[in-house]
Amino acid sequence: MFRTLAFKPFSCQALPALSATRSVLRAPTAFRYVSGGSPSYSMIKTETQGRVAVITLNRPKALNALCGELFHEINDALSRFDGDDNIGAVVLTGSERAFAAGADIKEMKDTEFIDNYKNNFLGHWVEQIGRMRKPIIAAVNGYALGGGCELAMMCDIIYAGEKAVFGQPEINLGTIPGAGGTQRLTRAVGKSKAMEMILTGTVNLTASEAQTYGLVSAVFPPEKLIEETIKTAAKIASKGAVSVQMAKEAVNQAYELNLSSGLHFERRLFQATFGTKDQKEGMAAFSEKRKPNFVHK
Ligand code: CO8
Repeated sequence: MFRTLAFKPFSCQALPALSATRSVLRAPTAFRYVSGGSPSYSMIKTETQGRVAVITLNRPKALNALCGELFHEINDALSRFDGDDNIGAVVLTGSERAFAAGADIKEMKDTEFIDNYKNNFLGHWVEQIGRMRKPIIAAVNGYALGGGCELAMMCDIIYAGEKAVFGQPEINLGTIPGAGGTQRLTRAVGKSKAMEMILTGTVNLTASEAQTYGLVSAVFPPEKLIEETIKTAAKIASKGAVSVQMAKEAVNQAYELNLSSGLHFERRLFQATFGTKDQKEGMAAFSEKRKPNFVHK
């Protein structure tokens, strides 16, 4: 059964009429807490199923366009789940129509370079997801455009519904991707396809094309996507949490280090797993022909 945290519908238009720059860059909202200590979010829904947490972007009228408020809520939920020993993996999803149609164009259109630079616009939005120790799986139905595509690519695994669309249309707005599109997309699909997508702003990937390129690892009928994603997240969350975190850290280093440094890093973490109870349990269980009972220590 899902445990659902309280939320109320919200639209960015309901934000106080601050100046454009202040509205995008303002300090994180102080969340209201309902009884039981759960935060009351306006633009996301959060649920847990066993050791899996599900964060659902919930700004349907704007196709989950990523505004400052929405990112503050995502970051708050991510940091809570990362610090919760009862959670082993996180699923990030949107609606059947849109995972996210990009950064909120209306919110950022009048902001100025000098403020964006001084306040590190976007930098604060994406720091938390980069800090996450636990795996995050993106379940992408519908549009994943601009910042939406970038948000999916910040996750560790991407699953897609058959009608998902991945694209980087920023060039049509007179700008460029700002949260990893030129870097992560290029690593995922290769230079030629990334250039074609980013420079034209109109060449998008269907779900099956994205799978062929290796951007997404599995495609499901839209109505099955969340269920299948949660199944994989639950499988990951059932493993020893320490080795899962170490494995994630090691795979991510493949993007940062040369091969010999990466192999060195991996070997040190491999050796470190022998200091965990879960390694003793996992190998004992194999020898005794039984299922392991991991304690995440
Ligand atoms: N920002 C603000 N509002 C949006 C956005 C957006 N990105 N996308 C859609 N909306 C709004 C529309 O304005 C519309 O609102 P309203 O009903 O008030 O007019 C509503 O959502 C529904 O949209 P449409 O009527 O346009 O729906 P369609 O089905 O006709 O079209 C599309 C769907 C194709 C997705 C279309 O809405 C579209 O092209 N959206 C913009 C896509 C885009 O250009 N995205 C890139 C934005 S720039 C960016 O992401 C920079 C990256 C920065 C990093 C972010 C950090 C992770």
